[in-house]
Amino acid sequence: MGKLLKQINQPNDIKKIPVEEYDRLATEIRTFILKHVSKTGGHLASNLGTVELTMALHYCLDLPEDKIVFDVGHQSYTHKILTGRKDRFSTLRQEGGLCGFPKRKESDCDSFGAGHSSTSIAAAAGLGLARDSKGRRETIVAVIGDGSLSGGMAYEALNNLSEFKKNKTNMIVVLNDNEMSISENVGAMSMYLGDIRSKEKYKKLKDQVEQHLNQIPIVGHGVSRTIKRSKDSLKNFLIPGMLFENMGITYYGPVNGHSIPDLIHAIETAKRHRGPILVHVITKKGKGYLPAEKNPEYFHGIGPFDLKTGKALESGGESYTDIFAQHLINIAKKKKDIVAITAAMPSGTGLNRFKDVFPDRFYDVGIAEEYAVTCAGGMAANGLHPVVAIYSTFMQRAYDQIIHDICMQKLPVFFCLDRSGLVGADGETHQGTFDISYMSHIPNLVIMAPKNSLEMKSMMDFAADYDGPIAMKYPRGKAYQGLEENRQPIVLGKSEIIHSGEKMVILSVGNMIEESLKLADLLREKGYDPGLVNVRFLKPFDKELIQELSSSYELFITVEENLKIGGFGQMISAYFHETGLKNDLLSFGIDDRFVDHATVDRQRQWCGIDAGSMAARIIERIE
Ligand SMILES: Cc1ncc(C[n+]2csc(CCOP(=O)(O)OP(=O)(O)O)c2C)c(N)n1
Repeated sequence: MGKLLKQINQPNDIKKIPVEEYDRLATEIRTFILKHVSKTGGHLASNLGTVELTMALHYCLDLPEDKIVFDVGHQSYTHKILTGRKDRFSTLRQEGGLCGFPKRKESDCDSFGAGHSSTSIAAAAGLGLARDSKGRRETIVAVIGDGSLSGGMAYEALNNLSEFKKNKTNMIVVLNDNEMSISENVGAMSMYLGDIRSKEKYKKLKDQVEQHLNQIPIVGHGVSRTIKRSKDSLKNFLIPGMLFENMGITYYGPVNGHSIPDLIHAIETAKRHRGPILVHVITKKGKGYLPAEKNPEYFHGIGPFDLKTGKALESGGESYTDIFAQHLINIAKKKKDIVAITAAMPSGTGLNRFKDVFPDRFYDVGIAEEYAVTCAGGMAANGLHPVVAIYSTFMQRAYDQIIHDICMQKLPVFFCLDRSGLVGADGETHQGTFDISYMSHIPNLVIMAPKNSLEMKSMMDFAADYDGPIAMKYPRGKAYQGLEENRQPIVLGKSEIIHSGEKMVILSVGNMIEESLKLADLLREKGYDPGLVNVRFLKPFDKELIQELSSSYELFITVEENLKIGGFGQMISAYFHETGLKNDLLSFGIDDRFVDHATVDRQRQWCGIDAGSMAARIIERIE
């Protein structure tokens, strides 16, 4: 560890180091982040880009009284290092270790938790309104990236910031503009910011022109209106940030986000300002590590990698995402009405490959899940068959849109929920463990979960032919290739019997098939012979089969990687209750809790849905 970084052990220690040494400290912090993230994995490029910005904020603010709200929070590593968590940094994203995102329970310097995007300005506004109501004066700063500024909630928040103008109190938004979301940023705001950046060189000219414009006298009615209009449009053209200014938010910038003196000057100026102010900071994603500067998308979120070459150390094998991406291309070659939509995750969902083949049938809408879903509804209502690929956790944002804009109108939209189930190191903000609960009660929606890669393809073929709303959920990571001999055709609402045993039957949902097979083995070792059913359709589920099985099996066991509340087990329980079936039922799923970061195996153990824990409970129940 560098000698300057050694001196930083608690919040505000950075102020003990002379500012002239800050460039060296920034280098030491980058080296430190690189050393650890190359071993633990994590969000590298965004963190390398925000070292100086975070240092300047910590120099200008007093934490924890003052508050920094990080958007998404994937860029908060320097903040963690500067707030007494440096010595635990090697535990990043691991069980019991530091979380990869800000967390209130981890430190009182983490003023607001995050993981999902575009929340920071709203949260900072809330902190600010509470401060004002209590008559305090702390400084509050939201740090939001240009990608996160593509999310709707950010605009809802900007639209409300004029409250601080009324209160004459401070509210700072730092816009960290690196021209990137995970992939290249999209949309009109991103173009607008690009425009401001390119006008930087005209700054001097702008000052002169503005002076001249202000000197133009306004005479006569018609002439005055024309002059005023041309003054405004000239101003709009020449003065950066007029869009924000017109919303009542003072614009300051652009500021070089790697120059500590410039950043300190900007933040001090913003602190003195009364009312909302946006400080536009330009940074480079991946700064200081050449492989990440060259390929920030690859280094956005990465597993362990070799520092020298920048190459990932683990190669995971073919994932569900890979299979989805390739098979969608195959389908789209045959079906011309198929289009694909992603909300800022072209590489994460694999749709970048679709884009390469069908650039005109691909839409990246930015971090705008709600828009993605409703827009897909519009497309479907006008003759297209949209495939909307969004991570399970981010689809939570579009709950109302799924109901109101798709299912109520029975529109043929195919939802592909990637990263469904437990996700491992990203932890509680990213768990895809709610999707069965938030979708299964929506009328008209069909929900499927494949047991393996082959079945995923068959389900996709089925969905491409299906004329109505349909969803498929599948997990992160390597696709299961086993049970390939079980290839019964997909029939709406029908399950698949994999093994007929006796006394007890396991109803396994989607990716839990591997754990269910292990469970069956463990039970066999104890002398039982459980039946095994691959549920396939969560909605409509196979009531006929349940009726049929109820006469041959005493005990039903449901296995899913979803909350128990609103999960498949509860659907079966409700069905038993409704129909008077008296069979015994044991439901395995996630209790009423959020699940912290760790490996997926450990998370399953915590939740009691690993084969060993399930077998023990079943045996306890029957013996
Ligand atoms: C609601 C939601 N959708 C998608 C994501 C996935 N995501 C994490 S960071 C990110 C890009 C953010 O870009 P930006 O704010 O510019 O920050 P940068 O990564 O460039 O530092 C995306 C899409 C998310 N966290 N939340």
